[in-house]
Amino acid sequence: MSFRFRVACALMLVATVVPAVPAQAATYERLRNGSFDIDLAYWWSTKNLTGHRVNGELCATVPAGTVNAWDVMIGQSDVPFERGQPYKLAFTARASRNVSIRVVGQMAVSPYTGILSGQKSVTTSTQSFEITGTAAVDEPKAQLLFQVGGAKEPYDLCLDDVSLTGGVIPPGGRDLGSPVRVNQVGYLPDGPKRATIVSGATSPLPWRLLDATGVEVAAGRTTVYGGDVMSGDQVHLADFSQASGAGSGYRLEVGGWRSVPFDIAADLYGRLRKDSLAYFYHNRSGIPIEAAYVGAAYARPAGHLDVAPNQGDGERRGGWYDAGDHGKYVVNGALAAWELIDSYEQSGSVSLSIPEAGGGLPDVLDEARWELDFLLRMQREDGMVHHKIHDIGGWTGMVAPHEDPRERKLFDPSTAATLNLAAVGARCARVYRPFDAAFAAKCLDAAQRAWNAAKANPAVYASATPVPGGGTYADEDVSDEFSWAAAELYTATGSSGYLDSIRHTLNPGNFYWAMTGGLADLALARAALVPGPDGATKENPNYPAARTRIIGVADTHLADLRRQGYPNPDLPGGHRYFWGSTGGTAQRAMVMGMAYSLTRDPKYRDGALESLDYLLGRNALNQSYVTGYGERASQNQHHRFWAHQANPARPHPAPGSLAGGPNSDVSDQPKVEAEKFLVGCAPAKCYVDDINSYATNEVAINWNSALAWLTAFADMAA
Ligand code: 9MR
Repeated sequence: MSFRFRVACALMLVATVVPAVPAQAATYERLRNGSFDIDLAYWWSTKNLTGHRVNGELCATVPAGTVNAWDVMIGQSDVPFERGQPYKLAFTARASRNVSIRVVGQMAVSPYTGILSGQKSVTTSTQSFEITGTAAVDEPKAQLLFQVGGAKEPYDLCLDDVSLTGGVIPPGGRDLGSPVRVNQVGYLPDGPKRATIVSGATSPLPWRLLDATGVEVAAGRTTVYGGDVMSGDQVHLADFSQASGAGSGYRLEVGGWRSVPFDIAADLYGRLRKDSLAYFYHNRSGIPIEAAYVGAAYARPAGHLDVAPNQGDGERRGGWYDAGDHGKYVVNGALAAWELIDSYEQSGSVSLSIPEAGGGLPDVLDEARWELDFLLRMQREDGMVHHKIHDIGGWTGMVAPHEDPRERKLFDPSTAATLNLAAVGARCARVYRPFDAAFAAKCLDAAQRAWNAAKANPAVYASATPVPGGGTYADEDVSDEFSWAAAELYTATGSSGYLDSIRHTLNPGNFYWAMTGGLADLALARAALVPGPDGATKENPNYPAARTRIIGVADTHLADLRRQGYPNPDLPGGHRYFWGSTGGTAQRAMVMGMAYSLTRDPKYRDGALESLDYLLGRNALNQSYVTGYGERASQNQHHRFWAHQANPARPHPAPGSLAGGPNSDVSDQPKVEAEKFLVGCAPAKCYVDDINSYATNEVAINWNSALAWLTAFADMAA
């Protein structure tokens, strides 16, 4: 329940700003065959009555001698109703004498709760009738019934043009668009080009690749994959990797269905690489976000600089906001900064639209430094590092950072936060040294003081009890943080004293903010040589084994990816996705990218690129999880400032923002209209692009940093 205050505020806002009933583009017909044009299919009746099709109407003789209205019925089953939605039932009727009939929509099973009902007087001439009402329950399999029992004398009844309209869920469920699922951004000319097609067909289907003018440029046959475990879909796979040529507006056609349009281009990931990094400037705290860098729609004043109504962050100003909220958490900030620095080591930099651009540092390192400076400010004199700073007294509503009126609390230090600074500080020392020796020395000093403080205070844990207004980021096993920090400090200093503390290796569980042991291997694998005596270098004895382990884990990720109809290196045990599953996908793809640079074996590059396919639309929801990228992209992520869905005056998330994605535990979620999509969902479908669904649709620095790493890799691998 840690988010209920945030929820309450979000809900209040929605109630006042957006209409309760979503704008409806279409009027959906909920009955089948209400015109009786060909036959009486889908309509049934009680045994004491037989319907006949007479001149395009449904006519029947209603028997006498029954007691209750429901003793004689004509009806249709599997009629869906959605809670809170208005409905209109219309029909025409006439009878051989004046009668009164009852028409109801109700649950098909006990307690047969009524949803819509009316009593209508039918005469000998044909008349039109209407019954309207709002459904009080969600019932996808209700019945629509003409209850005509209780007559003293038999009579003839004729019905026609029976129609029930209302609801917002398209017939058949949510509108997932074409069953042909592709990377909606596109494919690299020399990369894998694969698609997944939802189809229960048991033999291969022909596919055609069409260019922008509709001309066929390649063709082949699918392979039948069968059931996909995470989605429950029956799927086929299509491989058009051999297609040559480049351009935009391609579509893949299978069985009469066409995919959304996509590009085949060598510079496919150049823009996304920059946008996924721009995410960090957008989410900076303590500095105005200027139109000159992001455009007027995204500009906003500085947040949390002690300017009213902010109760600002004082000496702990700066850094990035963690996610949709205004909290700043060291254990997650350090990981995100680390991923940007590691991306620099892997793929180099790229020019960014930020105030520091063009200075002495590569732009990617400038952006990471914004967070490093904040992390350094979170360190106490004694070397320990404060765990976090965030609002208290409740989650804020959808207010921009500079409008946040709540009290901010600086929380006590934790061993985990201290070791996060030790790790990223050491990485900073090694990577920034050639550009800014003074800053590198400051990082190293902070890292070493943090390490010593953590050794002296090895079990100071952040409370796991939620404080409304921020996340806990609690973690009571810091042996993995010790490993990561020790490995980083070893590669930065060559000091063998750290080696004993490296007890964790990369394993198929990969890594995330609470499980950082695998990062020890990722650190060791970046440095074949470490500082030796007298300014010389020496061999890093752990280097070969770390690389071997990375390749081994990449093999597991690749095998998991190949085991799925919508290839994804994340195949969680128990088949349940956790919070931020897209970030987990991207982080596993990072490991495959590293394995590619270690081996040059194209299978790892394929795995990393196919992971991007998953994130950008080749998935069970036909959903690109990245704003602005792909025809069906997320645009309503949970974010205080990018809150367009709740407040039209605000912008959508900036392009390049990764939604957290499918999450199997949505219990800590508001009961919102959109939540119906999450009830009983297959794991890969537990996602909804709604601002209130923070459990599936938040953004966060640690997910976007993994996306930035991966897109930089893909850009360089082109
Ligand atoms: O990413 C975090 C995830 O691993 C946790 O399971 C979840 C619940 O505690 O919290 C996530 O982090 C959120 C944080 O607590 C508050 N800011 C938003 C973060 C992303 O949703």
